[in-house]
Amino acid sequence: MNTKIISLLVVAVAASFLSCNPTVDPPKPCGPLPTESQLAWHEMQYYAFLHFSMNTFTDKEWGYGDTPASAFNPTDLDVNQWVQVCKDAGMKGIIITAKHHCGFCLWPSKYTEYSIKNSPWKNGKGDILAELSQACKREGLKFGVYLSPWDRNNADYSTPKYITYFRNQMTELLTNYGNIFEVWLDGANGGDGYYGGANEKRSVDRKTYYDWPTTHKLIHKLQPNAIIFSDAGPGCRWCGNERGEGSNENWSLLKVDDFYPGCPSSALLPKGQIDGTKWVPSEVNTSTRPGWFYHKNEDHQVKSLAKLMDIYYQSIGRNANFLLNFPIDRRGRIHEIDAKNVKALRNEIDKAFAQDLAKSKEAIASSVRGHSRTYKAANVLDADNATYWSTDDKVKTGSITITLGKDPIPFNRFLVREYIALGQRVKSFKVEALIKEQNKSVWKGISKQTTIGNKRILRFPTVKASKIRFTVLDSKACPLISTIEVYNAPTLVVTPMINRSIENEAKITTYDKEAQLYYTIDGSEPTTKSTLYEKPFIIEDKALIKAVAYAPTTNKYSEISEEKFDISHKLWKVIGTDQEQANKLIDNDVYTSYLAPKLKKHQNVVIDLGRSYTLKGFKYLPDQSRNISGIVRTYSFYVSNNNRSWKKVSNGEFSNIENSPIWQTNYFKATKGRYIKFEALNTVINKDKIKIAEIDVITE
Ligand code: FUL
Repeated sequence: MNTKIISLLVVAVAASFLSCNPTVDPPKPCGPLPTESQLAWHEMQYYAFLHFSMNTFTDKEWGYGDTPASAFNPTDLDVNQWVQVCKDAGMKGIIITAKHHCGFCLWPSKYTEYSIKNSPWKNGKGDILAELSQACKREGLKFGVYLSPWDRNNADYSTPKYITYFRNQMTELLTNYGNIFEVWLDGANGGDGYYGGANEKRSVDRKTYYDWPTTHKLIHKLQPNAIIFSDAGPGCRWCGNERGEGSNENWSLLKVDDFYPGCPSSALLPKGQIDGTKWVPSEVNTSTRPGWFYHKNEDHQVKSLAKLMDIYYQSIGRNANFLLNFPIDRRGRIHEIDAKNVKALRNEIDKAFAQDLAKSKEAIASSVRGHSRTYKAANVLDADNATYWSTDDKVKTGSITITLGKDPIPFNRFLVREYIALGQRVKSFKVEALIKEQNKSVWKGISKQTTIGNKRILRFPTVKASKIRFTVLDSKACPLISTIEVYNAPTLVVTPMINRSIENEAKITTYDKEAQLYYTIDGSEPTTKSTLYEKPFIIEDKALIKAVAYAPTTNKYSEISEEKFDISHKLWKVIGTDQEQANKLIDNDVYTSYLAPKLKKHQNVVIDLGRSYTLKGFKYLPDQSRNISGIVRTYSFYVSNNNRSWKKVSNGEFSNIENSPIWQTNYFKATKGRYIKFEALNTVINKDKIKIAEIDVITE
């Protein structure tokens, strides 16, 4: 019997077994379950964060709380533009920083003078929360608020009086602005602040000071459907980083009693906990730019389409919701570049998921719950999330084979969803494709993964196959799979990366192997008429390299990337450490880090630049790995001619550096010297050995 006849027989036998057996019990819930509001929240998937406050006008990430309200003065504020950009991007809602750590309120709170009512904007008569909530309602977007628990302006902060103030403000926000879908409670608290003129450091016990259970009750009394975000939920939880990386393994469950906003256990947040006691799904939050607030000097660092697409797969594709921040600029608008890039993301998502190649195709399961049609394999292909395939209670593994067509077809994306209303179950699964190899059909493994949850999307190099097989390898209880979709997403021509080694060798790379690379070193925009990149080339001195990727098959260009290199590092010598460690500090490779050999009171690095230069600034990139160990918070920077007498040219604090460990650039008065010293006065984790990815200089 040939394989075709066998499979026809299998279909016939399997079909004859299925009945409308009414006696088959539905699967029992497994573990903690989502509430109705959480289920609605899961369906939202993608929405916007807006960071707008006094920081926008002071160029800071964390305002101290002492800038007068009169400094808040947007020149061309237009909430309709914000809403339009978010709608065009395909987002389902907006969460705004009603009050950030500086304490300045975007609504005329009756409990403080530190708000827009004392700003020149609309002569103090405006209310951004009112305008935005109404615009959202008009355009069908949901509306949410961020109210910072830490308040660096309020004189009562750290006393019980402040908690009343905080709850009064929460009440204003949740009473006067219609339905609120999410309340965002930040765990950040740096200690020092203005505090009504006290200018001091105030420490609170983050676990007990805020008495969170009482505030949660208040929120739910005023807005029963609001999802409360924090490190500990209870509505949804932080994904553990601000880079836009959801975890591959991701349980929507958490032992909530072990967590609180700003708790030190954030290392456990990315994965959640398989044995969690409550349903607290993950939310991935990141900004379109390195900072959360608008800084003009980041206009060229807006996340590219390729990066945003990557984040989409790493958030929504990994059982998380995606909260993408727009820093509102000083005009009071979402910057044109950010708007353009998110629109491009929307188009790319639409193209990638345009045609489900598995829709209404034939699906056969290894077994079906009670042989009942209610739980048949075809439920996963019916575009209805309320129907699902399942097995008998004791069966915790099983597979579904989908016939995509008679002939092999190309595809590179696999999407799968669990019916989460009855709990998250799958612990591991794999996907295989039936491909032709030397005239024989063989099953080839595509991917093996752990969790699924609300939605999982896998990316892999294009395969051509006639069938695809999805297998649950392990599950907490019988699996409930509601959806399987298969796509062939078009190739994305992504922005190339440019690097220069210590040996001055410039390299240009891109993810897409089919793409051609072109570059310029004269500042002009690269096109196919520019130099074709074939191998690394030497750039001895200061240089500006611009590069572009090009796909000949579709005649498409990527976005242009550019890197500005200052003086060569070839002659540089890091003093007082071994060669291997030294290289990591100056190798232009952001993924390698110098680790201080010893823990000293004044930890520093000294670099001999090889000859004297006129220096006018320095750049510091903290360690780029996942944890915050070794990140410098306060520093001094010195220049010397002889490595003996030093001149302090700069000192200060890197704000929010633990959450946003990006390149820090500081300018100082032009100073001649051959030696530089970067001194760490303190680190984000107290008494920690410094760990630095890169130090660089800016010369005249
Ligand atoms: C962090 C804050 O400290 C940042 O300023 C920003 O608001 C981000 C969303 O959360 O913890």
